[in-house]
Amino acid sequence: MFKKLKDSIQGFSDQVKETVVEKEIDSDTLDDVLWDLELELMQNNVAQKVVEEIKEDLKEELVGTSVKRTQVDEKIKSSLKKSMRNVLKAPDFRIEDLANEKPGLVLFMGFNGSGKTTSLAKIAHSLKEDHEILLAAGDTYRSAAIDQIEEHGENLGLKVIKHEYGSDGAAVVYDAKEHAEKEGYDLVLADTAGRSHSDKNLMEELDKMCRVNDPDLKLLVVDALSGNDVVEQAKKYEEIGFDGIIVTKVDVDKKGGATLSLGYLTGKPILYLGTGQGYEDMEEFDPDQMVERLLE
Ligand SMILES: Nc1nc2c(ncn2[C@@H]2O[C@H](COP(=O)(O)OP(=O)(O)O)[C@@H](O)[C@H]2O)c(=O)[nH]1
Ligand SMILES: [Mg+2]
Repeated sequence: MFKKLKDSIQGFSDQVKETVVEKEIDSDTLDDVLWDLELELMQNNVAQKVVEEIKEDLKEELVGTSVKRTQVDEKIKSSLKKSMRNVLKAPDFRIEDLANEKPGLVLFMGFNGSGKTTSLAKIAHSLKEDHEILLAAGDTYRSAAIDQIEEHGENLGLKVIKHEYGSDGAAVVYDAKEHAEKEGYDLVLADTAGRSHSDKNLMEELDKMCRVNDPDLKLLVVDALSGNDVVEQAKKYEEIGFDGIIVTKVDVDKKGGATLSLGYLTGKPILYLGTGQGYEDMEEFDPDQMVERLLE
């Protein structure tokens, strides 16, 4: 999945081997190779700030240490691993925990096409054995959005609360929450629009959605293929605030840097990675595993 990044790390390591036989690594030697690594990281969609952080960390770790030729690979890898691990935040909560709220309300936010509805359905699929799940068709804007979530409801055997197209998404979610309270559901998973109803701005609508419904968890869904743009997207949603991130389409993203950048720049944990279009194609995010993947 992260082949390009792996190649560049190998190149970095080879260069250190060329310049260092068995002496202390000095700052100048390292600067040359760090430059290459920096370029590669940036070409792999790692944001500038994160590249700087990794570089500084790596310098601190390596300058002044003496490494035997045979141990260069290992040393570089372990240092880089440590630096990358430092920029990733581990999730400190699980969606299941919200079931105790009876009903817990989870909002899925993100721009059109980012994978909100698909991710919502995947999570519903993974939780439905142990919990009573209700779906809310809160995206009343996009044509076919309601049909899409209804189809997931049918496939998964889950009830969907919906209104008409063009109606107020906040009211749909409000209804769903009431219905869930009355009928004893554990969790409401609510879709939201990724575009605005022409007259208002999207963030205002989402703000209303949140004020009316007081969600227990707000998840931002971003598409790894957007590259560095995901950071811009996340910044826009900081206006509303969110508690965690889902990164989708990592199965088609050959770079992987966006995921590395997001956690660090938003300070919010990545909870899941979307790895395909099927219901099973979602992984709980594990920072250690992520770093292993980048460097294996
Ligand atoms: N390959 C791949 N495709 C995905 C993933 N998540 C969503 N998609 C696809 O991306 C497209 C947009 O997803 P959708 O859930 O409708 O996005 P929404 O507009 O945010 O609700 C659909 O064709 C999905 O099947 C993923 O993790 N991997
Ligand atoms: Mg959708």
